[in-house]
Amino acid sequence: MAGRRGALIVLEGVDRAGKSTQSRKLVDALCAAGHRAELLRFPERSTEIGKLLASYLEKKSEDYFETVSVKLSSCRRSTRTCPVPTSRPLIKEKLSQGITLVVDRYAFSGVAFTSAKENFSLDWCKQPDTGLPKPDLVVFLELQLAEAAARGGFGLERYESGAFQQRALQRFQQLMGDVTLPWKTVDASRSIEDVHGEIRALSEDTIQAAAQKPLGELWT
Ligand code: Z5A
Ligand code: MG
Repeated sequence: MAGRRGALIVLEGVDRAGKSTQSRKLVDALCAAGHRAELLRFPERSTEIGKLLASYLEKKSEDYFETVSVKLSSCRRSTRTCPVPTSRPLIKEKLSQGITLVVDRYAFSGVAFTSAKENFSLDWCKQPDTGLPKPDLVVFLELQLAEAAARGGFGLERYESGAFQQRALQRFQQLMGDVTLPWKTVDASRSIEDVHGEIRALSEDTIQAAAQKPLGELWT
């Protein structure tokens, strides 16, 4: 139907919960079902800012974390400050064209991981992302940290220690306490197909509902 906007669907969760796997599968399934859907991911490690963060995460640089973190947030905000195709104007434009966006990590990861570091409050970390397009659905893939750690490649990057992951999880839980946001917790310990089935059903409902309502702003 003309004029229907797309939905903004975000996947979050602890590390190795399957966000990237599920985001890709969801976009494929939605497109196969006749929806217009595209994938975005934060951080996109191939961009300039993404490379900075990757180098920090991979322990190749000790660049000031705040700089990287704020720059990542600015990528979500504006094309003027950063030539990354995942900015606020682009998100709004795509949604208004009727394209559903599936986003592999969003502002919530930025806040959870930055505020899990010492001396960063949750509220301070939320500020740069305040006013971004508000998701219509935020799926939180829930998985025991021990189970997540047993999945491929865990432990190589800076944040992939048990204690840090535990603090990031606590921050996610604080963010999930905000009932003005459409959080849905999904048990990510099941098979890839079972998890996909649940996310897909939630997404189909979300796409129908989003078409009837205006896009909101995050944390305002
Ligand atoms: N970060 C930040 O600091 N500031 C920000 O603003 C943002 C992020 C947005 C890297 O992110 C870091 O960036 C992250 C937060 C920080 N910190 N840490 N740590 P990333 O997105 O680049 O991370 P990644 O390399 O993609 O890993 P991931 O996201 O943690 O993994 P995942 O996407 O959730 O999982 P996956 O890649 O889909 O699957 C992992 C493995 O598990 C793989 O072998 C799969 O085949 C397997 N898998 C997936 N699902 C299943 C099921 N259901 N059963 C069994 N095995 C499964
Ligand atoms: Mg991923």
